[in-house]
Amino acid sequence: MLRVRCLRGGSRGAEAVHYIGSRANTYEKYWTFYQKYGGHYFPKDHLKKAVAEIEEMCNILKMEGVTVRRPDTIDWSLKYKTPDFESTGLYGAMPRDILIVVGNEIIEAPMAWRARFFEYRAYRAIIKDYFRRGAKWTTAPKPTMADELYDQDYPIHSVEDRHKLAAQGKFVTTEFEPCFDAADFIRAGRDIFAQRSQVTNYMGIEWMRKHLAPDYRVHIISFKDPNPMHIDATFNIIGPGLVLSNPDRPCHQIDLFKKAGWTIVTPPIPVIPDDHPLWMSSKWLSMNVLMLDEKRVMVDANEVPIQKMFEKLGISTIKVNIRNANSLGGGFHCWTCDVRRRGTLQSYFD
Ligand code: DAV
Repeated sequence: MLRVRCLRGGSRGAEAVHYIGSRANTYEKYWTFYQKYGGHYFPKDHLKKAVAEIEEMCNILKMEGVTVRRPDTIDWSLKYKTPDFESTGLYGAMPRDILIVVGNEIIEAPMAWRARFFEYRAYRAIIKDYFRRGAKWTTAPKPTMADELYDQDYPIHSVEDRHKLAAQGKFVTTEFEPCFDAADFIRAGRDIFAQRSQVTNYMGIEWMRKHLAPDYRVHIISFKDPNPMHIDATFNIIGPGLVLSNPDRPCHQIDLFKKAGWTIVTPPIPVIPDDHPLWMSSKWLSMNVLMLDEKRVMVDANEVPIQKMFEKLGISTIKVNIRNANSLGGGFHCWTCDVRRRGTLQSYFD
């Protein structure tokens, strides 16, 4: 891993938050927010601050030598209708959720939320350009997102019941058809680790496993987490054999990593204040960092404890403030998607 070339999420243009499908992935204290803003724009003032922060993040990435490309601006408020459902869009803010690059191949994830069905459209101009210049381009099978994909009886009101179901590998999405978000997969050379989550089902992981075999091995790992959605604030790989493992969500298969000689690092408790809105995530966005290479990390300017942790590991910190952008559900890892990195393909998990 040397240089990183990123797609940065663009929050320009219309942004709408959608209610359907969100309750299983968010925290009860925000449900009234969804009732008020569902189908409407995120609060305008807040969004403006988030856009300015992401602009600044983008400038800093460029100063660090990263090539930054931005998705297209799309009007996400447009209503669409398929034979199976009707919806409006969400945003094109989190390229990590929809794109994963494996070797020279860009894979578009099918997604699982109806509000995200057409999200790929924001990235097509960039993907076509990479395709023309030699990249492989794959779109995973698009789900119908019919009612059968969602467990209508999923216990959104009971964390205990959700814990019980999570232990059985059951979440709000069913196994009706494959679905996944790219952010439920994390890469480590020839090995890719995936979690069954609210938005990624076993069939989706199986599609990736078959698609990438035999060059890459896809392993399913799981965590003590009643609400999994995206692996990168739970288990974030930050270097060869080096992983940040969320202490609130221990990994059930951690011994496999220890046996492979990995160093498991426990990140400190996030310092984000309780009254700061996080509409679509937990506070653990603090560990949702972006490694520019093995020795440079982009980390939140306010998160002093994790900065100290990185410095102790010999990793220099590039401190950037994206607190308002965090409210939309992502940290630096979510807000970016690295397309090209220098380095060689290796195995770190034998
Ligand atoms: O709190 O684990 C992380 C990332 C969502 N895109 C969480 C959510």
